[in-house]
Amino acid sequence: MHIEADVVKEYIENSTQVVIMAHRNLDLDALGSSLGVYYLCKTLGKKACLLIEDDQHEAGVARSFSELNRLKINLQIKKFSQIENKIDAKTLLIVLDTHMPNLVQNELALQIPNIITIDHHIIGEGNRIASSYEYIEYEQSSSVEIIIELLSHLNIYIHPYIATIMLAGIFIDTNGFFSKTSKKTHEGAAYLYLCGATLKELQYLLKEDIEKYNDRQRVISESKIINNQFIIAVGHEHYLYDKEDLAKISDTMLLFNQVEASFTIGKIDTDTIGISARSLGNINVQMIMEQLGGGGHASDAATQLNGDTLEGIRLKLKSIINKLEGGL
Ligand SMILES: [Mn+2]
Repeated sequence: MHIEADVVKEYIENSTQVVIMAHRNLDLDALGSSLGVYYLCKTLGKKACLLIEDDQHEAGVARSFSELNRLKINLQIKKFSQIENKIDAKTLLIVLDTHMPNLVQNELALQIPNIITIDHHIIGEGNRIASSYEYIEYEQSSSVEIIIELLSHLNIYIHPYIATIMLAGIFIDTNGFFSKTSKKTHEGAAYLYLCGATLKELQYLLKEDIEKYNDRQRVISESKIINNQFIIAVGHEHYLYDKEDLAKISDTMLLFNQVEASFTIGKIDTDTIGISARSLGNINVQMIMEQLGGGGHASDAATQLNGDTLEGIRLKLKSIINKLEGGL
């Protein structure tokens, strides 16, 4: 499957203006893909804006914005209240990096009459955005990878720094080109290098707080290998993790000898505990997560549980793994 670049182009050309919106808590893939689409609209001579309600951004995104500013790359960034009365019947909304109505920057924007949704997340239960055209493909590593296919098909070369931000989006979503990476992913990266993306700038963008890194390392250092091929790490009792933190820890643990599947359990809310599961492909972690009320993909799955303790969930997971082992 691939995105129909000509269809997307036609929607843009037939619109009066384009509003570009990703999920809340903008990350580098959401920002990178948004900037790619913004550039596409500008190249096609369209009025476009990024709809961003978030006031605070994670470090990489904040750094991207200040650098774009310094480089005088002029972006139209608006809140919904600023564009509300300018929406007409031919306004086009392009939603990126999510397909869930409740995750977007502002749900009110979904009243825009024409919507294109582009995403790479697993289609879960629950509502998805009603769109005129949608392309949701789990096999693609990132939203950026999909947008590059659009840009390269239309022969559009973007600004070097935007290319770097897009490369960072792929880098984060693939855990440094380790997971979900295909020929298409590397072709996408090659295209970004052609546009002038640099690894040096990428490294600056991805710098993180030493504390955050150490927190993940502490969780990893206390992880336990069980039955020679599974590894389980448990987060700290009094610490709330982003789902991305749990995923990053599971991704890292796949690098260890013997490990075929990894699980990270951690509090993601005061009364919600999440598990992020990863596999190299020989063990189906989706089936394991389904037994705990979750889901996902064979090598990439997760769940969320309420009303239990970290230790209680660790024991449940362990017993599911033991039963599985007995059945092998
Ligand atoms: Mn993404």
